[in-house]
Amino acid sequence: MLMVGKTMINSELYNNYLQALLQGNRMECTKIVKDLLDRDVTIYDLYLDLFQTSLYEVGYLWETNRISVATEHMATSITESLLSLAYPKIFSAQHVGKKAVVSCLVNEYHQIGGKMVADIFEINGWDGYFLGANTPVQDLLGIVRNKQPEIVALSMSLFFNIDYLHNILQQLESELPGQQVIVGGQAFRWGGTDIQDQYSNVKYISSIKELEKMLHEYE
Ligand code: B12
Repeated sequence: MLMVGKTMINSELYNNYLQALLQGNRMECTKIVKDLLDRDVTIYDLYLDLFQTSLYEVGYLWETNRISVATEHMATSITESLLSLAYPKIFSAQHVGKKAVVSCLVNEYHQIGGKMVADIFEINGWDGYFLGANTPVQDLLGIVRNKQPEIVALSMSLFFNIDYLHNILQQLESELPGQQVIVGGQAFRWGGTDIQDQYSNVKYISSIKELEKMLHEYE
């Protein structure tokens, strides 16, 4: 059992939610999330203590053969739809005229973390353009040329995609010199955090809370 932090999301609420999620009970999951939003839960608590914690647990249950791939897919799809319940809160910030393009790498199908990152830009008043999973490099570069964002944020969940990350960073460096890039995601648990030493405009950011701190300091 994973630990849940000391937030509005106590272990009873978390366990009820997890059970509903594993049973595919969309109505109950929606009710729990709506209630939390009505009680003004922070986006960070909702994303980290409910959505992320439960999906990590789903991953563990799947990895240890306690749930099927179908159950994992069902829980993932429910979570993706629940994210939109927080839109009114996410889009309520006053915009500050800054932009970020957020994307997953080629061969990276895990897109919920990246979507959350785009939401963190929005809640901090930035335009967060989210390109989703498995984005081809040339298409990513095309959007970056078009939007001219202050920051490009790349999400990586699988460490074996590290070569794709180097490939994209090299292309960004040669085709769009000076472009600020941040990288993050659970793949960095396996290494690669020193990537920022190899490129002049790349920074590793360890979590969405660190990202928020960075945005507060951003000039
Ligand atoms: C759902 C899921 C899938 C879905 C994804 C669908 C979708 N729409 O996203 C599908 C079915 C496609 C999938 C496929 C696979 N998966 Co999968 N999957 C998961 C699962 C259960 C949840 C992922 C998730 O959404 N997590 C919740 C989000 C919120 O967490 P997060 O991604 O870490 O993001 C947070 C932070 O990392 C951070 N962050 C993320 N990106 C960035 C970027 C920046 C810039 C910053 C600042 C922060 C940041 O912010 C987020 C919020 O805090 C995980 C379990 C897990 N531990 O996550 C396994 C997991 C990631 N998968 C795993 C595996 C092995 C696979 C497959 C290889 C399985 C297979 N044999 O086919 C394939 C690979 C496909 C591919 N090429 O990408 C393993 C990876 C193990 C490892 N050692 O790397 C995991 C950990 C499961 C496990 N326990 O074994 N998977």
